[in-house]
Amino acid sequence: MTEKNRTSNLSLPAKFLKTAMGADPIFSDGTPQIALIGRSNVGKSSTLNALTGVKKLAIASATPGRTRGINLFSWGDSYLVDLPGYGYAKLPDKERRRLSELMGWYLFNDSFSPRLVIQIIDARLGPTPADLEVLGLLEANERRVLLIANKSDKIKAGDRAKIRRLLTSKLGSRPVFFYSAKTGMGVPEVLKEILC
Ligand SMILES: Nc1nc2c(ncn2[C@@H]2O[C@H](COP(=O)(O)OP(=O)(O)OP(=O)(O)O)[C@@H](O)[C@H]2O)c(=O)[nH]1
Ligand SMILES: [Mg+2]
Repeated sequence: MTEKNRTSNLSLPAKFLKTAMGADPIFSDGTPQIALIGRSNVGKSSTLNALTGVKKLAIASATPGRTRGINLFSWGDSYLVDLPGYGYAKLPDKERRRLSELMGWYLFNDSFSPRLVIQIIDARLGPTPADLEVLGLLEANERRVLLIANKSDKIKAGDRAKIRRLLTSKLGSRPVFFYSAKTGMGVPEVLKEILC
């Protein structure tokens, strides 16, 4: 990887390992897993690239519903797990159900659980009903969740306080990091939180 492709100061080696379409022995090999979840198109794959500092590690796309399997990456001594998005209305019902079941299986199966789940919401919209439903399930199952509000680069400075109030009204006192996979805003803070 060239220096040109790096956006993060943290240079843990990162590489694509495989796509899993369901159960796979790799999930139970004892390596700590950090999962990225969120609405389709919210920026999960872009976040994975920004956090690792490798621009094209995961495939990001303007077309929603791009990630259709569970993509696993090694990152230092951990795995990063890029999951398909939820809530994309334009997918055929059967495919939407399959993706939702795949995400549910990964997050809530009896054999392993991720060390951390990074739930990404859109900073401009705040959490949608689907985001809140998934968050409720994560908390009910005692998963450790880190909430990040991506695409914060699209928020005007003058709207920050209003957005913060919106987030607090829906998420209470849960911490949320303002973040942008595009500009790198919030990346150091999120990395610090992930690594501690
Ligand atoms: N302005 C801005 N655009 C972003 C940001 N993060 C992602 N995007 C754009 O949003 C679109 C979706 O990004 P992805 O990373 O592919 O989103 P995803 O959540 O992985 O999408 P699926 O795999 O389809 O669920 C792409 O066009 C990205 O360039 C951000 O922080 N700011
Ligand atoms: Mg994706």
